[in-house]
Amino acid sequence: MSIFKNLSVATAGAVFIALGAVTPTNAVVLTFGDKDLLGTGTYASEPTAGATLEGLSPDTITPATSSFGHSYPFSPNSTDFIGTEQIFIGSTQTASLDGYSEVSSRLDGPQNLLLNYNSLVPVGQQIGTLTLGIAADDFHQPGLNQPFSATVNGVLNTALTTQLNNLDQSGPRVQFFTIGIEPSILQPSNTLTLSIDGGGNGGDGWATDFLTVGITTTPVSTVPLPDGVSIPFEFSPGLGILLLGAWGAIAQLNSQVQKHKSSARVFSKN
Ligand SMILES: [Ca+2]
Ligand SMILES: [Ca+2]
Repeated sequence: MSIFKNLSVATAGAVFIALGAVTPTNAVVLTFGDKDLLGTGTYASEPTAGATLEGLSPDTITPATSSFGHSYPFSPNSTDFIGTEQIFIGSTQTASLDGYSEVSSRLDGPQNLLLNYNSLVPVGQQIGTLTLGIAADDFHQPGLNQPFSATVNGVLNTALTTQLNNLDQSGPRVQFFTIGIEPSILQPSNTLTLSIDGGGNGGDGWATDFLTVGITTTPVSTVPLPDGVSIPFEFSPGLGILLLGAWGAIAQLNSQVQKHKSSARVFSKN
């Protein structure tokens, strides 16, 4: 008897979950690195203006309204976010096609950037969308014909690769843009690894001034258990229907058991 009672309580919780609505409740943005034109000066205006910093669907790209030229060379100091304000060239450089590819402080690609956005994800919330922003500097594939490639969490990102290869920055110039990242490739640790490399002869140098990560989150629903313990799970309509079906089947089975017990008592009296 007790097992049927406990299951009934658990599935009553499932009814609540099935009727509940999950909507975006939070949107926040982190900036990695400083906005200082690769350490050479100050932006004449906000470099991210015109770009959407959070809420983009996967592979959607929005560019900032303005780009900003600056002087070079430059190199990072101890306070710069690792991977920013550093000139990179392709991992297999066999030629020099621009000024960056001749700077002595240049490093071989790939450029790896580790972005920890764990502080953006409150307890009880899960990520709905992640929008990555890149202050890209001196990419010049249309003129120099050395294609770039980019991965996010180890997965080749075709949309981001295409965007980098479409940038036509014929000199030291920052163009900020944002791109929506597919949620299924995000890591439970809430860290994102961006890796950029230059192909061909590796002779088109590049850099990054700063990056942004913007997320939207939704609440994580919970299922109450009979003993007061709850377990978190991700709500989905399919799961709700499944739990409702299970609740109905258990209720019907419980009813049949009660009928058999009543019949047994009547039979024993006779
Ligand atoms: Ca910077
Ligand atoms: Ca370049």
